[in-house]
Amino acid sequence: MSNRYKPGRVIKAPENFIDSSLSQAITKDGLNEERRDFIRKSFVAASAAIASTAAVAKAAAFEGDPLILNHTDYDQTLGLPVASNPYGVPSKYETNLIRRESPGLTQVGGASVAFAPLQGLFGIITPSGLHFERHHQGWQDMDPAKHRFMVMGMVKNPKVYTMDDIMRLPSVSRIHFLECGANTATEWGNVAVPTVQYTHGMVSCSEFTGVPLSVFLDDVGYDKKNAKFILAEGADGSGMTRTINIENALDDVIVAYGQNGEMLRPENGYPLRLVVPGVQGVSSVKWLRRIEVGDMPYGAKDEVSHYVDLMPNGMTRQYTSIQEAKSVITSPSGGQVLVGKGFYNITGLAWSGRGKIKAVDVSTDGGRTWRRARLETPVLSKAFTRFNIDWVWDGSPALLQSRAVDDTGYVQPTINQLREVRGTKSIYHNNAIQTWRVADFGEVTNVQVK
Ligand SMILES: Nc1nc2c(c(=O)[nH]1)N[C@H]1C(S)=C(S)[C@@H](COP(=O)(O)O)O[C@H]1N2
Ligand SMILES: [Mo]
Repeated sequence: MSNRYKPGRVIKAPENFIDSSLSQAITKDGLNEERRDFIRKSFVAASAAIASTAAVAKAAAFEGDPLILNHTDYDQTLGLPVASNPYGVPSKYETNLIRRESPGLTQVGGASVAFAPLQGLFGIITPSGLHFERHHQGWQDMDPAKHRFMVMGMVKNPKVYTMDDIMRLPSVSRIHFLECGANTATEWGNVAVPTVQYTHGMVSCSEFTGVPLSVFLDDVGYDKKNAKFILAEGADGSGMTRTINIENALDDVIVAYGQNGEMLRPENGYPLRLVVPGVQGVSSVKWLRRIEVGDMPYGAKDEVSHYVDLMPNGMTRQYTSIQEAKSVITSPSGGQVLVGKGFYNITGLAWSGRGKIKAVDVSTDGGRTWRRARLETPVLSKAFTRFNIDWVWDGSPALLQSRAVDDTGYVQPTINQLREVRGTKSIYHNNAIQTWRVADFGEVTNVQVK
């Protein structure tokens, strides 16, 4: 098996790639008396980057753990007063789990990406403070009292709404993923980055609250006969404009102000953004200030020079907006270290821009054999679906993969299948099966199976 994978070009991980809070530390029997010690040892092991797992396992023998036998500072002192954190923040022991900028990407005029730490997240909701960020010209914290939203073009009564006007309209709350079309861009040519945060961290999933766009279109009396497209425009300096076809616009597009139970975060478009479910992130225009109704695609700059796919024959695919079914194992994943043989929970995320996830299969031998994973509920349309599957690692090298199938029957392709059709020059829309290699000493790395 060792010659079936191709390590490729791996950028050396800076120290902070090894996230000590994420190391795998579950013993064969699950939660036994050794576990606490294992966890402590594995923290040490993981921070030392690649530790000798044999030594860690030996040192973990239980000899009466003082941390369970004795009193601690916590039960001998007064706790902190209620509301001393008026807006709750994560524990000081969780400071490693943050959005990160890739050291390999340059910042131009505030245009950059902060990747979500998928390796450390549970369930299907991305905490708002960890939702990935993609700005074409930085972010602004806009005054909601001064924010205006205009709907115009091929309509009977063009209107300008204040935030107060918008909050009075009928609202919906829906859970949807948002994925940048450039997510996993680094892996088109070869293996490029070491962790799932950088390979897949330009996707997140939130419960968005807002007003269906169709409510606004009806309110202004859009031209039902001739309207074919809308243009959405943001209020930031990037001049972000996107064409959306009218069927989508009338279907499930939301003019959102809420995210995970509170107002949007400034980085995600406060006080108002578009959410175009299933479509590449760029169409979900943030700081939304204008919708124009028209009868032709607008061919805006971000639709002509960006978010098009360069094909092997030199032509480009344009307006390829739907994010096809995709999945990735988030743990164990690149940069983590397994601390000894035995039981592990393999967990990951699957999503499809076309609907619901029907199944996720997991392989531990690079795609030769597959087992069906458990899908955790809820399984929602155009949202993250969490999958889990048991795995007993025998200590030999393994190649972990997940493969999603959506309810249209579409099966997530291998990287080679994708390259056969699309070549290697694309930046966008890479939904290939991801492979993580587990070495016999437990280190997990990003590889591509030949
Ligand atoms: N006004 C505006 N809207 C925008 C952008 C932007 O730079 N300006 N970036 C787009 C891109 S490319 C993506 S992938 C998503 C990212 O949304 P997020 O930052 O909330 O994750 O917002 C889109 N909407
Ligand atoms: Mo994007």
